[in-house]
Amino acid sequence: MAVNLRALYAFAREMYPKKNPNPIQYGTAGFRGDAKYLDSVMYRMGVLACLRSRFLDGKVIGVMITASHNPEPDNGVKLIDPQGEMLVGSWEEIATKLVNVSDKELEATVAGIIEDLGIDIGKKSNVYVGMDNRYHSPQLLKAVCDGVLSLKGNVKEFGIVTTPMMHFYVVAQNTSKAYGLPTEEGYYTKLITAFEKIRGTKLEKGNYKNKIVFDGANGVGARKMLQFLKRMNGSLNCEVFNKGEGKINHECGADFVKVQQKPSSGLPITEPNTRCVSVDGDADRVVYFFTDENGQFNLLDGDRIATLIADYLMDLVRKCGLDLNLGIVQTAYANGASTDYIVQKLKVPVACVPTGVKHLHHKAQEYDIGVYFEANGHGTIVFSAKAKEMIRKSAETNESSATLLNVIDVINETVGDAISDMLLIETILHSKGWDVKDWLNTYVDLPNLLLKVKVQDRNCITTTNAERTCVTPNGLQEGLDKIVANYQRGRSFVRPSGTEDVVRVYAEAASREDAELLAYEVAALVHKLAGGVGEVPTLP
Ligand code: G16
Repeated sequence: MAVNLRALYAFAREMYPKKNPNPIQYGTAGFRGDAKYLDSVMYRMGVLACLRSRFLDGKVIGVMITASHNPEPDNGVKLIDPQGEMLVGSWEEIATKLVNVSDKELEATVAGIIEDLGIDIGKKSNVYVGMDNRYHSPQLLKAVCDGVLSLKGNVKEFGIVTTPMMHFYVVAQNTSKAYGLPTEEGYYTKLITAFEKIRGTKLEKGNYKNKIVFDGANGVGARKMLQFLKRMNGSLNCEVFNKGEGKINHECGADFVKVQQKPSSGLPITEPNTRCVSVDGDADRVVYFFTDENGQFNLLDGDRIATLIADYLMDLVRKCGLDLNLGIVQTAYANGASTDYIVQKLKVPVACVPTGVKHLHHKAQEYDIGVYFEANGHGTIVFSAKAKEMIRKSAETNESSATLLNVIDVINETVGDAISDMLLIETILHSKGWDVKDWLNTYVDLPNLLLKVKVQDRNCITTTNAERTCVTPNGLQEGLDKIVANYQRGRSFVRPSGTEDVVRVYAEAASREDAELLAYEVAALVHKLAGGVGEVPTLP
């Protein structure tokens, strides 16, 4: 069918001209950068989402406007595929091409995509759009909507939502509501109902106290947590801080706590061992932490969350008497001690994949029950259709299976969901009668450090072996190996970030002092061999 794409160029030229001359790449979780350059990117992603929906016979495609853990001036966009996964890899390339062509080339480029993929432009197209609470998000949301409208697609706006809520709505609609109702109320109801059923009325057990402090990172997670609490009638005693009075992610939130290894500011904690929960700017990541009676800060990160959940689920599956295999998926950032614990104590298969939940999610789908978490707290659990069917049947006669069915409903399986993950962790700690110290005592983390190095072009660093080995620039991996060999239990790797313009350096070793020395030695090597900008990183 002949397609008239004139409106596409007119919108682009008049309202969303491309201002950024530098190439931009679909990264770890979509496009991200300074918000002032993103209007044209958003407009074009509206166009792309509309095309993708038509390509998939009108299935709903989601678009989330957020820069997640990045600082306030940044924004970004994450595209959501029909089953709630991140956009498929082959379309990431199309997305990159589409945002980088000039305004004049736009019409021809879109015509080329339509032809190459055989898209029937006359078909229905449905796009769901939501945004975080950054001040530039509404303007960017409008650009996405105009992109969809320029191709005469249908667009539905959800306003301010967390990223996992958008994933939930997309799947709920595409499964004809089998996953839940594609509304804010539908989302709260599904999670809260399951959570409250499992906990019952006895809210304190053993060392478990029904009291948490929630750090909302001044992002959308704080607002939505308050909405949860309104509907929970005290089943979770939770005080919410960093509700939006400060800058998003500034000295607070999951990324700050994980990277800086210290508590968020803005939390008035007076009692030692208070269970604190930090989420990131769009509430798809979560970490726990506490400060003990000696003033010692303790982090319970994504590795701890994965091991806690896997241990609990294996126990429950055993009680159900079901033959289901469970596996854990991690990335190179996983603490070596957590991997040892999984292999030696939990005796569960563990896989390592490159950074990005898109990679973890797909690997986790190879198991009946796949538990995946990045060390930064981004992750969830996926159950195969076969596993769900077996659990459902067994639940008719087995109480543990009935509990497991409810556990599945607490989990937002589509992607990492900080609040859903937190409800699951609270469920587990409550069921075990554990507090944070019991949880921490399962194993001892190796001291570790994460650094950022500024370089001219971070893409000069390429990696292989799930990012654990550098391929380029020449000599970097050899130099890194020599440095690491000098440290007891030393391990380090470097990789270009896919969300910030930096190279990330990770190091762990037997002592804190050694982990720091190792990280700074490797960072200095990166600076030297990969075109470092500014001062050579040195120990403070
Ligand atoms: C995103 C991804 C995560 C990834 C993180 C950092 O998280 O979804 O999987 O770990 O970026 O990625 P990188 O090291 O490449 O910058 P978020 O929460 O920022 O969307």
